[in-house]
This record gives sequence, C-alpha cells and structure tokens, in this order.
Amino acid sequence: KVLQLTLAVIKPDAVAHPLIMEALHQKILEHKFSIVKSKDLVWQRQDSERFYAEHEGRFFYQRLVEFMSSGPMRAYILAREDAISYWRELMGPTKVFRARYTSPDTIRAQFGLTDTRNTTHGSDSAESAQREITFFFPEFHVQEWMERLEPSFRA
Ligand code: DAT
Ligand code: MG
Repeated sequence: KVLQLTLAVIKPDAVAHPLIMEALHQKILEHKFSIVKSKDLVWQRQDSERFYAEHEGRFFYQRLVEFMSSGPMRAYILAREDAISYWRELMGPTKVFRARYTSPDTIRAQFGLTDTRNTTHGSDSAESAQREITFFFPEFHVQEWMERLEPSFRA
C-alpha cells in the first residue's frame, strides 16, 4: 500500500475543549493514521492571512482569519493510504449545519460550532498537502521522508 501525507489541524474551538481534543486524537489513531509529526502552536493574524490568502475578499474572510489566530491549535502531519481524502471524509463538509444534515457522524457535524468554527482542517489535494505541510512544518522535508520509506510504500 502506498502511503500519502496530509496536514490535519485541530482548530482553536476544538483545542479549547479538552474532551473534544481527546476524541479527535483518538479518532486519528483509531483510523490507523501514523502521526509523523505534531505540534501545538498559535498563529499571529498575519500567519492566518497568509495561509488563507485564497479566500481574501470572501464575506467570511475577516471572521476566518480572526478565529484562526484566536488561540492554540494542534497541527499533525498524518500518513496513511489515501490520507488526504480519508481525513476529508472523516471531517465532513465545510459547513457545519450541512454536515449535520447530510453526514451526521462526521467530525464537523459532531463537534463544529459554526461554519467558521468548524473544528478541523485537512488538505484538499496533493499540492495543498505539500504547501500546507511546509507552511506548518518548514523544517520537514516531504521528499526526503518519502525517499526513506521502503519502496513498497512509495507511489
Ligand atoms: P475547508 O476547510 O473544508 O477546506 P474551505 O477551504 O472552502 O473549506 O474554507 C476554509 C475555511 O473558511 C473553512 O474551514 C471555514 C471558512 N469558511 C468557508 N466557507 C465559509 C462560509 N460559507 N461561511 C463561513 N466560513 C466559511
Ligand atoms: Mg480548504
């Protein structure tokens, strides 16, 4: 099986709640992700603006940027077969109220507070995983990590 990396983030609303934080960590383990790296961090507003630059000008941008720099987060580099789409599936739709309606057993449906305060982030493609892993973990080199894997785990 081929391993893929993704960036998963537990956002400030979920980190603020120890039981939710614990439930999300357990979910990561339960679904057989390997935790390659993790760190707790707090963003400055400018980090938030840089990370979400693609959404600049959208009606929710200010709200989003403020929320993401409002308190501690936990970031994970996760490895698994189909890590990117698998984690997105576990998270559920972006909008919490849609998630509750269409996919009630997802993370955002269960723990999300609002469309902005939606508990988790996950990369949405191989390109964004690469960019986002580097954004959160500049010292981590995806290529080198891949090259150290046994050939049978590599794409
Ligand atoms: P996702 O986090 O599912 O990849 P996205 O990349 O479209 O979603 O948006 C990034 C974040 O911006 C999202 O997690 C929460 C916020 N956001 C997106 N759409 C929103 C909306 N319609 N109202 C409020 N916040 C929104
Ligand atoms: Mg996104």
